[in-house]
Amino acid sequence: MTGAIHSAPSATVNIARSHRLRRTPFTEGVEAAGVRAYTVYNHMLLPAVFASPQEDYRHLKEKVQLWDVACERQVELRGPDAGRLMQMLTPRDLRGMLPGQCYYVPIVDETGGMLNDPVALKLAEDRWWISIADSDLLFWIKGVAYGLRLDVLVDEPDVSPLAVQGPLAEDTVAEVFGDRIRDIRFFRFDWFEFMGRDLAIARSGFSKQGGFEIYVPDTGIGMPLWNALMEAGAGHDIRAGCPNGIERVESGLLSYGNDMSRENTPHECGLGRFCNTQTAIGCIGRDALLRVAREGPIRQIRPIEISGDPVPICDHHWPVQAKGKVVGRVSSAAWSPDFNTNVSIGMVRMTHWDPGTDLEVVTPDGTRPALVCNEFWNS
Ligand code: THG
Repeated sequence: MTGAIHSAPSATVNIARSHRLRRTPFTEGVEAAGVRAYTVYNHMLLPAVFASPQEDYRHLKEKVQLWDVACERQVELRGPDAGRLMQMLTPRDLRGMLPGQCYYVPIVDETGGMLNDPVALKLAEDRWWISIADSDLLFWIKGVAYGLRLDVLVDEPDVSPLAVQGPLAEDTVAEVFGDRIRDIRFFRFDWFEFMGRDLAIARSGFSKQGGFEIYVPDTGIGMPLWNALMEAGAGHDIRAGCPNGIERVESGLLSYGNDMSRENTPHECGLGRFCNTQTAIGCIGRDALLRVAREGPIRQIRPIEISGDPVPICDHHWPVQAKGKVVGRVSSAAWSPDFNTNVSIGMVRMTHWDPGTDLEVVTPDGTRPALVCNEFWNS
């Protein structure tokens, strides 16, 4: 019974549209390009499939794609206490961060539980954007700012990221914004003009194929920019695309709400390298995180290879077992054409997390042999 539910095709049902499920500045372009499935992220449409997951994957790894990732909403902090508030929100030490830099920052609650894993952009000492993953982080931040009577404005501006991803992304973006784009280093941004507006463009994005994210500061210039990039990329076979589940798992990029939640600490998520809890003075959850950092986590995210035929969509956690006993779960999985195996992201207890450990994964199609791997496949 449950097996039948879980193996039912999931992209055949339409998504009912309303004001609550927000469109984006680029939805018109996405629909003209023939989007086949959407998901919902931050109460907004996020394209999920264009040709097919496999064709989208191949094209992303060889060419260039335009991604409507407007759903990566910005929480803007503006005012004299913006920097102080930003440091309260994350255990990553921000003291060395300069305007023009992006930092991947775990955000935790008072227990050290993950609330979000955004990219923070420092625009100026008193102005930050937090480019959030899928949770209502705005409310947490407003609560902290109000509770402490901080001198800072917290809101969601009309700023929508548009990603250009793939090996031919740089040539494409350079055609619209000039060769200065080539000087932007990884996780840095600079300012460029389009239709009389200043746009922040960063070398970043939710793939490991290289590329840029353009922070579009006004819904009105969304489609003109979409069209300009489509024209510039025509010679490179540019297509509309979207974050691709196969490529992301191969690359070990985590998805908040899928691979982690409030139940997990950053250390369990393998994000300890983005925590400097000792020196991040004033951060919420500091005492809890100092304890887990000292003792170490007892379960952690691991890349897991699952043998056999291509696995079905992973839309619930699959138990991970050793000799019939549950020792973890798989949260994302996909058949990788390039690695000729099923790649997955799991959370495994310390007794079974060493690379080379044999496990079993209970997929909807039956229990499969699996193996803890050393590192994500192409990272
Ligand atoms: N770009 C922007 N906003 C975002 C995302 C993004 N918000 C939602 C979501 N993605 C946040 N999650 C991530 C997860 C991973 C990365 C970025 C955002 C990422 N990680 C690299 C890695 O792990 O190798 C680099 C991290 C580093 O070295 O600092 O890029 O994609 N605007």
